[in-house]
Amino acid sequence: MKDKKIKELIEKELFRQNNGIELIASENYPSISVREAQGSIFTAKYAEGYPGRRYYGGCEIVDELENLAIDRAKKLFNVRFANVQPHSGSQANFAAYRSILTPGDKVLSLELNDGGHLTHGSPVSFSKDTYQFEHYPLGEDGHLDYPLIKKKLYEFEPNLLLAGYSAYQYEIDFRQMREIIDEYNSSHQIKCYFMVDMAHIAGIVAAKKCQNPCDYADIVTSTTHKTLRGPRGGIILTNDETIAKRVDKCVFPYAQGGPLEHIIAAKAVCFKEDATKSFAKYIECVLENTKACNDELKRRGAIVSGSDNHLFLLNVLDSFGINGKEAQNRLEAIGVTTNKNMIHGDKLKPALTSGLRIGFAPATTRGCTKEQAIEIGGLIYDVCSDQNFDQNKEKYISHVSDITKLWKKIDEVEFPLEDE
Ligand code: DSN
Repeated sequence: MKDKKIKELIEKELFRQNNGIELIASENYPSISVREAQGSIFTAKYAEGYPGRRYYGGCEIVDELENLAIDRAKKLFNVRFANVQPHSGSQANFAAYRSILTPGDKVLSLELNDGGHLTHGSPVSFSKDTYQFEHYPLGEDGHLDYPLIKKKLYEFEPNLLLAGYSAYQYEIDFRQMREIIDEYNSSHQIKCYFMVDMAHIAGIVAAKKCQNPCDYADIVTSTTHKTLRGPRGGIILTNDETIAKRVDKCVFPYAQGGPLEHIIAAKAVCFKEDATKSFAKYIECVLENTKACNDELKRRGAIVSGSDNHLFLLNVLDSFGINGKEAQNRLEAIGVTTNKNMIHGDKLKPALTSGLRIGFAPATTRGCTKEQAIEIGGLIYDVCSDQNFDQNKEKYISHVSDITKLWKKIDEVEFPLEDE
């Protein structure tokens, strides 16, 4: 690396990552192989179009690469069609909506404060500008309320029902949603599509530890860098050939220009890693660690959501009398990274929030054990409840260091590919 300034920033970030406990539920550490593919010479190639029908010459090898990524994605998620070109989850959602909707159409999605995503109808996103959104709230117990979703569906008569969330910690019954939509469609002339944004749980789906939304939804989007542990990017999946053709047109040329073939190479590596038994074991450990941390906080008296997946929500306001921003700042000051998050029924603004979102996908990649997840739960409790936090800060910093010293360094993250 000749650029000294950038080299210095990379080294600083590597130090931060190596010496911190990363609990942001949407992050993860890709393997060295994924990073090598991402940093490869495929970055130099323009390949607008799709394999076999490009706008540029010299695409024989990227065609082979992109076809391999597509085949691996299809196999991993047991689905007929995959588009691996979206640059991000937001762009995947942009193209997916447009492939089944016309601007002005109606979309029913989860309340954003209950765990929805910006692209699921936030006024600051293209989604709300382009489509009419109505939202279903969670039930009083903080779980999806399927009869309420059904009621809203019949009242609002949307063109699309959207599921899949950014901060929802319980299992999602995609099968039940499909049944609700099928029943609705049998009595309505204008069909309602079913879309799932599985970005958060894609790794859990790949490991077959929850229902596969591809079995039930008309169209499924995902990022590749969360529980899936790949490069930053997006994908779109479907079993419907007509939708697949529309998706291809809506990704390129409607939403994007040239595909990032180096990222597609890294996606292909991650899809192969994710099909292994060791990845399924990893996901089991993520689920176990998340639950163990949640349960330790609960055992000590904090108010937590419980969890069926890789994340849970901690109500810091009612547990400790501090808001999410203060809790996030305290933890950040000792090297534990989380994010403040709205909780169901939150009275505080998104800039403050009453909660913290905590996930164990990245820490587990580095080798976090169940015992350490319990220890981290205790540490979070102590930090958030400490009346003399500033005086005790050094003690917490050294506790974090004791834990991270036992883990793999970021540059040591590599996974076996079992069929080689
Ligand atoms: N999906 C967001 C998150 O969960 O952090 C990022 O877009």
